[in-house]
Amino acid sequence: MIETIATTPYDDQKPGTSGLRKKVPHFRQPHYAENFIQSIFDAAGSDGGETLVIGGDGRFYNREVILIAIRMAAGNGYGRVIVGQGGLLSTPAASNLIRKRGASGGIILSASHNPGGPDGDFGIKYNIANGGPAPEKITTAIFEKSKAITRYRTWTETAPDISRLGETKLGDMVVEVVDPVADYASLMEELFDFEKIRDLVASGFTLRFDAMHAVTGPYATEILQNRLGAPAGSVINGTPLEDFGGGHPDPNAVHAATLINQMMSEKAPDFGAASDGDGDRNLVMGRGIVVSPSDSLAVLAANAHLAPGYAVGIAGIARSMPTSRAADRVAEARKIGIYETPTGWKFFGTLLDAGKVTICGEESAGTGSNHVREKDGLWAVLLWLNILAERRESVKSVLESHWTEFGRTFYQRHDYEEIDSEVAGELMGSLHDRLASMAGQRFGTLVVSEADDFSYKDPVDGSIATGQGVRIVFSGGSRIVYRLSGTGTKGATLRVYIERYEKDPAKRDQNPAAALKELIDTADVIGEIKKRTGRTAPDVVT
Ligand code: G16
Repeated sequence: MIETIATTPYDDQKPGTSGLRKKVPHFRQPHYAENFIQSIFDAAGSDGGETLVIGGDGRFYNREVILIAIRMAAGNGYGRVIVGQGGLLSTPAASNLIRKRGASGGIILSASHNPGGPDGDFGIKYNIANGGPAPEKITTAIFEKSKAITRYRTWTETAPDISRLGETKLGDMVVEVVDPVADYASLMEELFDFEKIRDLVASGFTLRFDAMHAVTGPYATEILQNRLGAPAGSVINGTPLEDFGGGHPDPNAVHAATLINQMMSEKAPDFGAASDGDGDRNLVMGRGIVVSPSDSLAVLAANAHLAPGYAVGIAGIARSMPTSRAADRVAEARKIGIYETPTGWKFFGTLLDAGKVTICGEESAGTGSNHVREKDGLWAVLLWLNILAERRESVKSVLESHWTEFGRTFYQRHDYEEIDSEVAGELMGSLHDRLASMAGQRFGTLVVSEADDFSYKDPVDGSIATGQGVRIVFSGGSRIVYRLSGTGTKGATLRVYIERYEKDPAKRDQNPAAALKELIDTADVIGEIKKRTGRTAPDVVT
């Protein structure tokens, strides 16, 4: 029976870059998750009988909220929910299921790369019928609903067992529990030449994939070990754990340091990779080399035609504004479209749907294509493997020949985490105040040619996003970008993105810190970071 429960609003349910993310104790406040889920249903609207996909990255509190969401879906008139067994679905696998099964949307429970556990982070996001994150007009509507909510609807009986595959019913609604891996793995077999990759692996090519005790463990084990023949042990930390084994499932230089160190050693495998909490991010490495996400996007775009799924070539590339412009040089050379969007995968959806772009990527370790509407960690790994299987070269040699052909874009992102929100706001405010007078100013050898606050008009639906980050461009094209993260759960995270293009092959082998030294120093001068935050160094450099 439908049950209507009275509730009162919370005022802090505004979705960020990727859904609502808060600490677990915050989410456990009475009706907190229920309010947000009802607000999603109210904003999404329903004619009754729709299909909804539900899954998550397996973090602490995942199962409880999945059971809540199933009952609320029944209470709100959904006809069917498709749930990953045990409540697990990687974000790209959920996107695939939404598209494949014609669902009206999906609820994905994840705080991505943020840590989990009773005091860790939790998150809920809503994806729409194209499989992609809800665009801003829907997330705004969700927030508006959450501020005025007075009741939520659920179902009196408890939800069925989600650890067993198959169909059961809750009232009139079908609850279908599916294997989280099967459909996704079939999609990967359609896109990539598994036989070629199997041959590569059989020829002695070695790989290591760190699933970081997060959701990609079962996916990577099935695809890399069972289907592609990598020996057992190639996938490490492959069992999803509620607290990610105490780790931080973020494939960056700090949290994936163990694998990175292994890749730099003499006994390193040929290929190394890692993914994050919900499986949409990726880190790719070769023996002795880490591929920066911006370079990875450029290399994948330049070589995608080597994989069967992209043999006809790609229509265009989209990258988020702070992502380096390495991909732009590929687009220019190949005479295909290049789009610069605000940070957040949700901004790629319209471009992908309209067929303007095939491949998208972000500096935040995200790459993906039109096969789903989310970034996809394992997809990036498989495309790399397919390229290596075709070219029979090392990761290092593929990257170096890319730099020889297109030039190298040196790039770093500096993160200052958990700074006081007010201080962060003032720092950005001061940058805004100085933008108009910035052009022409000299800092050492650098002269500012343009300075603005990035705004974006979607070329497909005309929607406008403003205030997306401060860009300082210098003559010659070097660039510093400042923005505040929209995914943190404590204080503010200031991200500073620094890049410089080097065309001369003789100068391309420097280390990025050295190549960017003057820009890094200038970023502090212009941003007044030390002065305002007291921080003398970033917490994470990627
Ligand atoms: C999310 C978004 C990405 C974004 C990233 C970082 O990734 O989906 O589009 O680039 O956050 O955002 P911010 O710089 O605002 O923290 P994920 O993997 O956390 O879902």
